[in-house]
Amino acid sequence: MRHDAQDADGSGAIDAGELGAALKLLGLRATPSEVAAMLDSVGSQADGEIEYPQFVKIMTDVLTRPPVQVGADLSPVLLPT
Ligand SMILES: [Ca+2]
Repeated sequence: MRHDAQDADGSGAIDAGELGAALKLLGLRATPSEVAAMLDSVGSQADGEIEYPQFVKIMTDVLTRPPVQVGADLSPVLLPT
């Protein structure tokens, strides 16, 4: 996953909307409050944005947290419906 693919507005950081969109690409749903909690958990900046290493940490945490695991059936994400 390339950074600038997630940084939709080119700000150099990931905001809540961009994180939510990244999660959605993975077929994951998160409420705005859940997204905010994820941002807070990695120490978001005052403007609510995070740097790419923090984004990677969130994604790693999300993907290794049960029940979503590496090797899970991702066909709903990867295959057209
Ligand atoms: Ca951005």
